[in-house]
Amino acid sequence: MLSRSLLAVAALTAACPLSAQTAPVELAVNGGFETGDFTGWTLFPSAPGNIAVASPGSASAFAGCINNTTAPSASLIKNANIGIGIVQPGETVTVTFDAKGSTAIGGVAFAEFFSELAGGGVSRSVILGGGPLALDPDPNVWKSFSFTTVTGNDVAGGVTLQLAAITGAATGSVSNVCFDNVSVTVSRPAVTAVFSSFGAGCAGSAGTPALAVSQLPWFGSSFQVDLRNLAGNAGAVLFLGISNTQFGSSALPLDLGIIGMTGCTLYSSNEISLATTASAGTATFSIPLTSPSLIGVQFFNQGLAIDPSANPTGVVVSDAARAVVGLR
Ligand SMILES: [Ca+2]
Repeated sequence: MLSRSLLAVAALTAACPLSAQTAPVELAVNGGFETGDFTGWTLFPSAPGNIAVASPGSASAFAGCINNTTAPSASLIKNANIGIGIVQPGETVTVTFDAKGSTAIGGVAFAEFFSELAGGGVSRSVILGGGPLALDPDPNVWKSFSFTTVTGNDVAGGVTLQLAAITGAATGSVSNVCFDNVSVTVSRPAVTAVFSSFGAGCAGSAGTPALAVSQLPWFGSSFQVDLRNLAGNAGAVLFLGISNTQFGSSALPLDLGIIGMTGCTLYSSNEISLATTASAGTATFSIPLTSPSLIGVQFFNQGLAIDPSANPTGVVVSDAARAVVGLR
């Protein structure tokens, strides 16, 4: 019996390698500068003439560039106070980015990482790599950097990645550096994404409205839900709710015949409602799943649409779905 148990354990281990059970969670905001500006970044000086988004980036459209020719001074960009509520004290963080540029006569580039207290101040401050970044000698060649570091004992204010171009005191000191593909990740248990339909819609003039998705709700994506079988250019709403058992003081599912929506049933609460207009019978809703706080969160969906001839109230509903935001 023992050997049979060991075999079972071995088979289970082979089927579920440990490496497949965690996934990186991206904390950086606009790390690729692909918004074409510094959205998500804090600049210093705050209104600099020497910090700009430039094209092209590293295998992409844009990069963030600092052209510091004022000696001695520091110009920097930072993703400040990211990962609040996600990153933990004493946890390993991986920082990667691409950089290129030229430094001379005492000019240097640094990547620094701070573990932030809630009210300002830090519990830990690290120069990634222990010193200036060793850029490629060719100022036009991007070089990839990768560091791991450990957070301090208090990260109530999240963490900050600061990328700095610093000049020395000597005349002619320069630090011209571009950064791109900036990533700050922590590792978390993987979560399987779920989108599972339940319940039934009620018939309208163009069939029974139905929810449909082309991909599952994965963290980091823009999750798209279609509401199909609607009348032409009908106004439509998608309920996003945390409950499939309670809508205000009413228990779910709730027969909507009581408000003139004959044969229609409500399955989801509506903590958030998204509204749009259908095109050719389909309404499309887009839900950004970019906040790490959404990982593993369960929510319910149900669509509603205007359909004046369908019932006395003139509103129909779709089936419903249970969704879980996955991490892979
Ligand atoms: Ca880029």
